[in-house]
Amino acid sequence: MKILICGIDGYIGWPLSLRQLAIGNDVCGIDNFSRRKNVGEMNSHSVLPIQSMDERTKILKEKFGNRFNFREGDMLDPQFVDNILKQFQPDTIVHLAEQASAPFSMIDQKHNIYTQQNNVLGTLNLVHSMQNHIPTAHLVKLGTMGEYGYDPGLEIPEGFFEIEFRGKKATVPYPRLAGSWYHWSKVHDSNNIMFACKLWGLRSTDIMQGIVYGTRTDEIESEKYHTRFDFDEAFGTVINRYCAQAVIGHPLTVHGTGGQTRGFLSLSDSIQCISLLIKNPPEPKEYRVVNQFDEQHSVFKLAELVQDIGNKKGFNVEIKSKSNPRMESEEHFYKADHDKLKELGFKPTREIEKEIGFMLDDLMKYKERIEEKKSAIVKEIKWKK
Ligand code: USQ
Repeated sequence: MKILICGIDGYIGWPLSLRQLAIGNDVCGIDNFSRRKNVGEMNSHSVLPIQSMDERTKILKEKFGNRFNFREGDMLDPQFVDNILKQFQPDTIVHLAEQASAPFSMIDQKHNIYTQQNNVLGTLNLVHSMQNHIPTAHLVKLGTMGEYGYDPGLEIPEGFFEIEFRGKKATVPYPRLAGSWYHWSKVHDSNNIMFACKLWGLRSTDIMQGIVYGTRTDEIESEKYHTRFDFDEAFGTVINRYCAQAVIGHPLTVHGTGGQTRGFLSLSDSIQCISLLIKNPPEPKEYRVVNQFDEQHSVFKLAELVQDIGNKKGFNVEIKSKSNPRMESEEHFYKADHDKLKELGFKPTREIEKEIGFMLDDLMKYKERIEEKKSAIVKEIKWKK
């Protein structure tokens, strides 16, 4: 198969391309390097040193020849997107080229507008180009579990549910109650893609993914294959941040009581899931929604887990709750379905405890890189000023 990976330079895009090439698919990657730039704006960098895209391209060309190609460009440029689709004619497009941080989108008006433009308009360019040039291809779009909100008061199905209202039944999209400008941008994407499928008969899988953590996948065999690993307040996700904090003796930054419950998935299993979705496309004209996570945990429980594993390794890990900078429920009912991927063959391969151990080992080697950008751990980005 020919796979176009939009956002190939990111945390998931890079290891996904390694996996797709390893299983024999052709890969074309595109990126505008905004993640590197935006993390730089937080005065931070990836803890694991990553190669430049030129270097990455060289490595993959040496190993896979013309089965790999890269083009620098922006999803907001319709001509660029059109040309790629026309020339490469992918069977599947994996769209990861979005601004992925909730806190970044909450900094101010400029950061919110940037997030909405980048995410919503980039996706619209893509679906228009698909309609014009490759209407039967499969769009795999990365959304987020956060689109549903975390306190809807009901169990969460995979995208749609049946309701009865005034004596009539209907299957409708489950309400979206997002909690940040970033998460709303993903809701807008979902609505636009659902409509594009209905209007033009495109087919798409919209992935409601939980929080991803980890440093390793099977293909990351040595340093030159590292994927990025962020720990700053905007781009570091909670487990990754805790592990980086533990390594330098910074108290783990639990927001509020830490009762916030979320779905989590290792990086390695995220790559497994996306690869399964590529291999098993939905029917023509179908808009398919999958919930992609493995286990549910509260963020306080995770802090205790990192503390326990860290202390066994000889670190002295302290947990220090800080007043919650976000607007979110700290105690809430949370139960979300996640069956469709299992039906496609998803088998979790990573245990969270083991993975945290690997992360601490991997990060320890670059302790000084965390120390160097320590001030990026707490930036005081608040939901309400
Ligand atoms: N949290 C802490 N301490 C920290 C960082 C976060 O207690 O130092 C808490 C937050 O308050 C929140 C939870 O941990 O309750 C998750 O925060 P996060 O920053 O790990 O994740 P989030 O902002 O939800 O966003 C991340 C990714 C995003 C993806 C999303 C999946 O950045 O791209 O869409 O996870 S989900 O959370 O399921 O919506």
